[in-house]
Amino acid sequence: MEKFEHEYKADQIQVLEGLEAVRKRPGMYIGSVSVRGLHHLVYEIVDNSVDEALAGYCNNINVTIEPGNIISVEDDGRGIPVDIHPKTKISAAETVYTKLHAGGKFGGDSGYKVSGGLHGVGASVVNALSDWTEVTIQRDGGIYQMAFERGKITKKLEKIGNSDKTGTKVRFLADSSIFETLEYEYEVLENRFREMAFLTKGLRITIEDQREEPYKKADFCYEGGLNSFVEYLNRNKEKINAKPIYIEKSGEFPIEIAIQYTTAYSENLYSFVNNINTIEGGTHLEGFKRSLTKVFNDYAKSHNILKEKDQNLLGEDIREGITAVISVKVKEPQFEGQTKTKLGNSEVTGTVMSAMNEELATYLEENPNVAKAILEKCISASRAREAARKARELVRKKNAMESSTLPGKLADCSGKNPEECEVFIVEGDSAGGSAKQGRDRKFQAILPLWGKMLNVEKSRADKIYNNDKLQPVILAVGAGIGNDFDITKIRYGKVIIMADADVDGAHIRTLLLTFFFRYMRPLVENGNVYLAQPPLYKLSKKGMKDIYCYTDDELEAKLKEIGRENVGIQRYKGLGEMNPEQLWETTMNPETRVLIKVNIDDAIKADEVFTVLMGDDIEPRRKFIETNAKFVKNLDI
Ligand code: 28G
Repeated sequence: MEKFEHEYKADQIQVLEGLEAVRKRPGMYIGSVSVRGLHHLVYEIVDNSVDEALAGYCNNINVTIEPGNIISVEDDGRGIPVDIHPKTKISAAETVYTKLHAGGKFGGDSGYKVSGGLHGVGASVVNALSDWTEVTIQRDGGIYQMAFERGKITKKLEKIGNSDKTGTKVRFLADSSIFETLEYEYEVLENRFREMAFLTKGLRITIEDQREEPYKKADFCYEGGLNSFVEYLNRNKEKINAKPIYIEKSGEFPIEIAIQYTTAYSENLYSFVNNINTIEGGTHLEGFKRSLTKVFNDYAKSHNILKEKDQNLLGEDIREGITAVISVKVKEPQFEGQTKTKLGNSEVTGTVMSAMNEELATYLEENPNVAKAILEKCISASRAREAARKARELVRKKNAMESSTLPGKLADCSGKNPEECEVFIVEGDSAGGSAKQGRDRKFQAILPLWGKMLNVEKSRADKIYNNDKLQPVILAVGAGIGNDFDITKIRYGKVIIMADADVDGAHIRTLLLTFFFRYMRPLVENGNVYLAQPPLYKLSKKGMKDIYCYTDDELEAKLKEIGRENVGIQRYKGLGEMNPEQLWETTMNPETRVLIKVNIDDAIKADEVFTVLMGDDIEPRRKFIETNAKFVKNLDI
């Protein structure tokens, strides 16, 4: 008996040491202690409920952000087992919350719990990083509860009532001594839960933000699964196939795919492994692409849409205008790549291919009109690609003849180290002139923009290369575009868009951001794109240094500070109104300027912004701006 006591205690100590390690190096377990890591805590807990749903026992998950940034998650699963395990002497419930990686490497009954990588570190990590955690379980006819503070148990699991329901409820307050902020972003959580609901057909996830009245809330449940997902992604686009092509197989592992073509030119592929967004793709996406290319080429040849002598269509031709989501569940996923979001399991490619080959071929045979419409688009894409290649070659030749690859209007800097150099892309000749005079030519280059505006949302690569407004940008950045884009070739570490703070300026910013997003995406992802922030007002008063204000709020604050009497207020209507010295001091001098880094890590959201803001339909655009005012403002569009 005594021996058992002793062993039990030793066990407990080890457990505490485990969670102590989490508190010492939280970044190792949740990536960071920024707002991102904070959101991660919620995902960890909700993932457990989703696992219970995948196992077939949970239909509803309710997430609440309570006042004071307390998170509450409740599911109607079986409830974590509460009986005392004969070996460990503690309940499964306590184990889950105190032991690192509880439930085994691929634990849970669904068998598809994620090991390692971004998610799947488990509830104990959330417990360790929370000021307090409270777990309430309904099962076996009772209500059970336990509580923790900073990972240490403060209230052993005990029965506190009777119930004929089952489920698990977890409430926690993240530890403010660990996280930079406790302020959850409702929209971020909402987007993730919408995505999770799409990925788990039939599962209902609700979220409510009770921190401020009126409460925000959303309710997601999609019987259509990935079908609903692509319909959602394409909701503002013109469709080629009205209903998505849908493939679902549960052979060696579950595979779900939905495909819908639009009249747009972009390629929008989203892939998931065990509900994790594999941003870098991997073997499952490879299988999808290969099958798509093969099946469409085979169909085109066998139906004489392509002649025997014709060259095969390339994958990129066949993916023009596609929106597709592919989701697989893999038992032992190997995550690779820079951000560990690339699936490495080589066996997955073949399985996805064979699942898709047959079903897609059957679909095309049964829907010849859709097949024809898609293939017509693919063929014109391949023609456009050919035209783009020629245009590119022409540009290259022309540049070779001019013995310089730089556009004529570029005022380059003398420095050659890209890391230290920056280029200002400036709309308008007069502002360009001031910028040229005001800059520090050692490391600052100026590229004035001129020429006709081109809406890149509606243009193919050949037009982009030939566009007199964008061609100089491509040449100045020096790294190509699209598939040719090579970030190691960029000539400037900072590409800074400098435009007026008015409607025209907003338009040029949107155009350039769309262009960078679509054609130089790594530049955006790598954080090389910036927005300059010119001041809106200048305050001058006798005997006082001029004060520049960048927002209306700042103007009000400053006026309060210095008083309104005898103050001259100049409102800048455009960059052109500033002389070179002023432009340098307010907008270009690294010591005093304010730059906004353009950061698009949510491709889905960004695609929506660009599509809606640049698309044809006025109504969705108006609605979007109305409901996403904050987001649009943040993106500075
Ligand atoms: C509300 C917030 C988060 C959960 C369950 C249900 C079970 C479970 C969770 O078991 C221990 C290890 C492997 C079986 C499993 C219940 C089987 C039978 C469960 C949650 C025991 C974990 N009955 N629901 N864990 N397994 N919901 N929601 O955490 O062997 S976690």
